[in-house]
Amino acid sequence: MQPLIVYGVPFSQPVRAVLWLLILKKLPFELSLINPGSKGDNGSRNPNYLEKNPSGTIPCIEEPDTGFTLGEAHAIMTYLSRTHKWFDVYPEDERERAKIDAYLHYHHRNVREASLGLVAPKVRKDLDIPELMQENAKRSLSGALTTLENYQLKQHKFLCGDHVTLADIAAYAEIGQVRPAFTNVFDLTPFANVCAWLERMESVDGHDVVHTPLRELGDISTEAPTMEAIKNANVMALKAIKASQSS
Ligand SMILES: N[C@@H](CCC(=O)N[C@@H](CS)C(=O)NCC(=O)O)C(=O)O
Repeated sequence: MQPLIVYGVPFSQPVRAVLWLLILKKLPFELSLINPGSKGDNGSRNPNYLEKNPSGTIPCIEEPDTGFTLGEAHAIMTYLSRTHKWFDVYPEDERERAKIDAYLHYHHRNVREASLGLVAPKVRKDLDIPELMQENAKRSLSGALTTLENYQLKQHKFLCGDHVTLADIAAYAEIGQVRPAFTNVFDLTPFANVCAWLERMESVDGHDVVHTPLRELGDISTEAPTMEAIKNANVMALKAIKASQSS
């Protein structure tokens, strides 16, 4: 069986979530670089890529043996977990699974707004995200953090119970990136339960490898990174991923 192909770049939040799951579950994969938003040969808006993922976004996976392709990080993560029977991160019990699905749907216009409101304005200056949109995104994120703080993470160690699931991996890809050790673009200290959960997530296998690009880029709170620095962060991440696969 040929290894699964993952299309994307390691700096992308939803790509990171998929890569973390694959590394955690030790499933062999090959990362094929696709530039988000570009119409060029290796771009996510190139007609060849749109054949694989019509929404034109990363990540997307391809099973070389069957030709099956699938976009959308959460669809990919649930598909892989079901087909490989990764019941620790996506339990068989329908009600437990439904709670994880509920978070994965909730994520999109709430926790995912961390990227739109905080990180993208710094690393994707080309997008020229309007101020009002950034403010709305920050408001949605703050609301979501308040909910996680006062409900899910008040009751449990992780978002859907006392063990790590796909919900945690998806959520960390967004919330983790704003931590002081990474981009440092948001003050999380008012959210004590969220901070404790972020620390617990650090010990999940694969955390350090998939967060290489953020560690490399470092604090971007006062100065937006150069394109060169972002490229370098992605290159370092590719090296770390390769090294983790051969160890
Ligand atoms: N809902 C999608 C969102 C993916 C997404 O927004 N990816 C960004 C990169 S982080 C992208 O590909 N942007 C390029 C574009 O929209 O043209 C998922 O979770 O997979």
